[in-house]
Amino acid sequence: MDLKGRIKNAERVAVLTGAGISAESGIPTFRGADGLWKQFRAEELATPQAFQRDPKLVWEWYDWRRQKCAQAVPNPGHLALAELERIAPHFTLITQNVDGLHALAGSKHILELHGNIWRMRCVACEAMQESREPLGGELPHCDCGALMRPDIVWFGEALPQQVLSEAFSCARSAEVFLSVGTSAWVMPACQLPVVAKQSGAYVVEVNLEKTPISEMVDEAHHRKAGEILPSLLGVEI
Ligand code: BV8
Ligand code: ZN
Repeated sequence: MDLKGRIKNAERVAVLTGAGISAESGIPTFRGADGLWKQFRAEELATPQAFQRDPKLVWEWYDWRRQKCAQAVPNPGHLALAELERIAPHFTLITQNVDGLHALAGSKHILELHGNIWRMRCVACEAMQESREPLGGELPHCDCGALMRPDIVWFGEALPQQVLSEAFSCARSAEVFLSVGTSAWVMPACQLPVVAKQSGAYVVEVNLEKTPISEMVDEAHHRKAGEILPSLLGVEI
């Protein structure tokens, strides 16, 4: 049975997305050729140590990305997944992305594994703030006087426990699992398609290039998500 048929018959569908699904919205991916910012790689800046050492540099990087995200609009890949949610009886969108584009596209049941670039939290009292304003080179501070940090999970930091366990239980119970626009490289997110496969799901990868899960999945489409997702899923956007 083809993917459209499987989706029609599925009770539970889960999707994992990564930076690749936002590439066609103009947001650079992490490990693609455009993944560099100045001469830094994400792994060097998205760490508590980098923030400790040079909060100004790390905030400059996030301010640059926030402005990229602010200019971005959802593309047909995001819209196709929002439409899929309307069809599947039980649907979960698990994203590694922090850009907020899935919500803008209309997706509802979203699990943000790595946080959200529009939220920041106080390093001292954990007070949260949400804003889409450019930082203008200023370091954001909390009313309590301490520094604010991006509310984002950095390398070496634990993912939010509640969100992570819900993501794994969705991977275990899904009949159809899609992995879209991720290099399937970063732990623990990259284990989700593997757990889905081990639990009997029909797993489909849509990613521009081969990844460590490409051999393991039932279908691998090395094409642009925005170009093929609507027809692949059989949804009108
Ligand atoms: C944890 C927030 C444990 C930042 C991110 C050695 C030393 C230290 C740590 C480790 C280590 N080895 C392993 C680890 C663990 C580490 C890890 O996995 N590291 C990797 C580099 C090996 N993981 C962690 O540290 C995690 N935490 O394990 O905690 C713990 C437990 C208890 C207590 C304390 C600690 C935390 C991981 C989260 C890190 N934060 N993001 C930010 O965004 O600013 S990860 C970062 O990578 C992004 O979130 C991103 O989403 C994620 C994954 O990348 P992708 O989304 O896949 O993006 P990428 O560019 O890689 O790929 C895009 C793909 O799209 C490409 O393949 C491309 O071909 C494709 N594409 C492009 N265009 C399109 C397309 N596909 C389709 N259509 C297109 N148009
Ligand atoms: Zn505070």
